[in-house]
Amino acid sequence: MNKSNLTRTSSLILVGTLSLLTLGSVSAETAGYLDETDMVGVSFWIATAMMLASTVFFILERNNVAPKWKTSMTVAALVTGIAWYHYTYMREHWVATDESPLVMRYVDWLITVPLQVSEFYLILAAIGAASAVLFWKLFGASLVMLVAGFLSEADIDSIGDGADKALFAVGVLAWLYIIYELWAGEAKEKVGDASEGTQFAFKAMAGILTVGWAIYPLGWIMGQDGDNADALNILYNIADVVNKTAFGMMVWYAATMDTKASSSEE
Ligand SMILES: *C/C=C(C)/C=C/C=C(C)/C=C/C1=C(C)CCCC1(C)C
Repeated sequence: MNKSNLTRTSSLILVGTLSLLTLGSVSAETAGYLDETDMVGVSFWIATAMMLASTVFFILERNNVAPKWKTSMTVAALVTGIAWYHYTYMREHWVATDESPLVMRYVDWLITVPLQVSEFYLILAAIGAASAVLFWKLFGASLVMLVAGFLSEADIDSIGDGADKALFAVGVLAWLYIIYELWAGEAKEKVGDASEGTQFAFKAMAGILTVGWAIYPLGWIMGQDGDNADALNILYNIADVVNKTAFGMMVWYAATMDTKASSSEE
């Protein structure tokens, strides 16, 4: 595809995304109005806007990076785009019920977390060092983390309080395993001789999975204190913006850096 075709394709994707906004199911007219003092509600609105803006940005910037980075940019846009779609529902749910949109939250994570994990695969693939085994390890561990987390948060009568904490611990262990794989596993050697852009991307993304992801278990713990849905949702919303928008920005920054470096070599 030449450049003008590419621009046309991304314009089409963009128009399609924006026209989704006009659908009743994703517009904010049904459930009532946001209360001015509802800070959790405000954080839902801010996160929704950030997700949409990031999606548009990643789709447009995809035109400016070298071909080997394009799939990574597409995946970054998918992650924020899918989250935007779910946030339009979650904010309505919050305003209408004052309760955590638990199921939609986990539906979103179940789709977007594996997509983010696949970014590591794509980045390694771009330097010819793709590892399917690493992908499956990260994918499997993130599923264990999310399923354990969901069961610990869902009000399932047969699961008591003690079991909730045990499930939480399982989730934390799965997350720690992911951190171990990224910093000390086989990925480390492979990235060693990659370009500066790739090394930066890998470290920044692994850093986000270490520090940014820590906000989620923190939100879970804060939420325990007297069933505090406010603290839980504010922290989860902040975490989603950090881990989806900032994560995508790292991919974009590395892609731009790498594209510039390789075009000045020629
Ligand atoms: C875009 C959404 C993302 C990146 C969601 C990430 C979610 C987590 C890292 C959740 C972590 C949890 C634990 C580490 C322990 C169990 C409770 C969870 C599921 C909140």
